[in-house]
Order: sequence, then C-alpha cells, then structure tokens
Amino acid sequence: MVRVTLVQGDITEVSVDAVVNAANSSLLGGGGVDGAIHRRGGPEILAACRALRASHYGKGLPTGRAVATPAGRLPARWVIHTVGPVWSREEDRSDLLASCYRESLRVADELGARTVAFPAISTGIYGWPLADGARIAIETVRDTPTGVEEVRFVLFDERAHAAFEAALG
Ligand code: AR6
Repeated sequence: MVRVTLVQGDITEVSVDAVVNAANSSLLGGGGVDGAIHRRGGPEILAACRALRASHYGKGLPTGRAVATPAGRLPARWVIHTVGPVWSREEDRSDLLASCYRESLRVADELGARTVAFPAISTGIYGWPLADGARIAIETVRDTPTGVEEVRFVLFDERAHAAFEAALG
C-alpha cells in the first residue's frame, strides 16, 4: 500500500521522482504553484509543454487529465501536469478533482516513479474549499492501486497542512 506523508513547504524544493503541478488547460503556465514550478524549473518545462500542446493537446489538456514533462532545474525527474476543476457551488465536480489524483498516479506508474509530491490541487486560485479538497485528495490516493511507494502532500501553509492532517485521520 502507498505510504502517504504530509509536509508543510514549497513543492519546488522537494526531491522526489515526480512533482505534480496544479496547471491549467493551456499548459503554458499561470500563477500559484504552476508559476512557481515554471520559475524554479526554468524554460525546459515550458518548451516540453508547448511541444505537448502542438502534438497532442491542440485544444488544451482536459480537466481531470494529467501529462508528464521533464522537471528542468527542479530537484525531481518529472513534472506531472494536471488540470483541476474550478470550484462550483452549483455543480458537483468532485469526480474531476479525484480524477486529477488518479490520473497523476497512472502517469507516475507509466514513468516508473516511486515517490510523488502533490500540492492541494484546486484549493488556491480555483477556489475549492480546503477541507473538502483535502478529503478527496487523501481518499483518492488511498483508493488508487499504484506502484508508487510514497505520496507526499506538500502543503504551502499551516492552514492547508492542518486540513490534510485532519483528513489523514
Ligand atoms: N508549493 C506548494 N504549494 C503551493 C505553492 C508551492 N510553491 N504555491 C502555491 N501552493 P493554486 P489551483 C498551494 O492556486 O487552485 C494557476 O494559475 C496553494 O496555497 O496553485 O489548482 C494555474 O495555472 C494552494 O493550496 O492552484 C491555474 O490557472 C494549492 O497550492 C490555477 O492557478 C493550489 O493552489 C490552478 O488553480
């Protein structure tokens, strides 16, 4: 079974096989963790994202899907870019958020990654309530069969860390 660990910190500083990016469909960068990963990782990541857009995702990467690039100057081998859903009060998009974690682990398995770091997908700019986002993250990772040995949630602030601690139980 996969080992789930929590740390508070900056995901661009962790040494793991794969770092998951809370990207957007364009794959061309943005704010939040996406901005930090591209800034720290350097231009190799953006170049690989542009190539993926041209070869496979002309209309953008759909919400809930995941795709890998090299990690540039990050202390990781790969970045797995996934597109979380924007929070909606009217529509339950939980399946799409769960899909981000499942699909990222599937891509990690394809790569042969043993250690994977996740941010709290969708809980920043995309507005997902933190407690619910943490519950979905933990439940989905626990329920997904994978060869990944450690999933490390890297939470940016104390509030997010506390929410994940509560969800982990
Ligand atoms: N390390 C770890 N966590 C971080 C870091 C970091 N360096 N920086 C922010 N977080 P967000 P989203 C946390 O907004 O909600 C971008 O523009 C942050 O505190 O990065 O999925 C994309 O291009 C929050 O808990 O991602 C999309 O357009 C969590 O990471 C959009 O934002 C996710 O916040 C995606 O929005």
